[in-house]
Amino acid sequence: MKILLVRPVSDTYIISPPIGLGYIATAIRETGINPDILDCAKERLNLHNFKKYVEKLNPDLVGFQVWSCDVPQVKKSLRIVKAFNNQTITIIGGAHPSGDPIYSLEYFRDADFGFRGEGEEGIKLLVKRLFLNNHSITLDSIPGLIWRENNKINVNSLSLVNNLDSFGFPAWDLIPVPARARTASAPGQPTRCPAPARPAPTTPRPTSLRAQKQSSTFGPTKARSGRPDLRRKACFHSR
Ligand code: B12
Repeated sequence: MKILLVRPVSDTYIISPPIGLGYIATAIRETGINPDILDCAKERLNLHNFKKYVEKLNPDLVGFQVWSCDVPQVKKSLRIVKAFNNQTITIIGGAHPSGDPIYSLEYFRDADFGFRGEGEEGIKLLVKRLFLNNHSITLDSIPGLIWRENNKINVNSLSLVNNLDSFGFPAWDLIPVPARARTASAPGQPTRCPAPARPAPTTPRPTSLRAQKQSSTFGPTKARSGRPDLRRKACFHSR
């Protein structure tokens, strides 16, 4: 069973670990299936390279992290996946479908399913249903699932998980940080961030349950590297 989670092709200069996909990978591992993560932005893949990657792997499921800035590339990438193998299951998740679930599944015709909100609980159930023959799991019972039924798009309600630590840590082995840090900051790299570094806030102000969890999320990385936690400050740019 081959499951590929994709940060899409993008012309962004920002290279950072797609921790949302890291969490989704951890959740999928709990089903006994080992997914892979392809970070097209970090690998500097264009659509042609992405196509070659997909044709070589021939995955059973491809899940895309979709932010609004990446919508056109995701649309083309989904077409690439389906044109190569129409049986491959395609899923979209992330900020864009979370904000506009119905229109997202209308627009991304090549996506079989979408997720809104946090996807850990839902993806586990969907994978069990699709690949582990667990048909007692009905589509309408999967939290956050966006799905089609008789030309209608359904959006399931979210489940609120009180103990976010039950999700475990992101699959850091699939999104190694040191390589990214080098890519993002080495002089002469095309991906070098033009903005000067700012000090990390000493007291992060959590804006959500998920933000509160960031401190525990990043703990082991900080301990391993012995360096200040660069990613924590990145989490507060939206205020
Ligand atoms: C940290 C952060 C960053 C960081 C790091 C991003 C990264 N690589 O992960 C940095 C500083 C680099 C960044 C940059 C930008 N960001 Co920003 N960022 C955030 C922030 C604060 C948190 C994201 C996060 O890590 N969440 C925690 C993880 C665990 O959640 P997650 O990634 O959403 O993933 C979960 C679900 O979405 C879902 N999911 C996600 N993908 C998938 C895929 C599948 C298959 C499934 C099943 C589920 C699934 O399951 C995951 C686990 O629960 C959000 C705001 C927010 N509160 O979400 C904005 C946010 C995502 N950013 C946003 C924007 C606009 C940007 C920029 C475009 C800003 C700019 N003008 O440059 C750039 C884009 C950079 C790029 N092209 O990569 C917007 C996106 C809006 C949109 N509609 O797409 C947000 C929502 C902020 C906002 N409210 O405007 N960002």
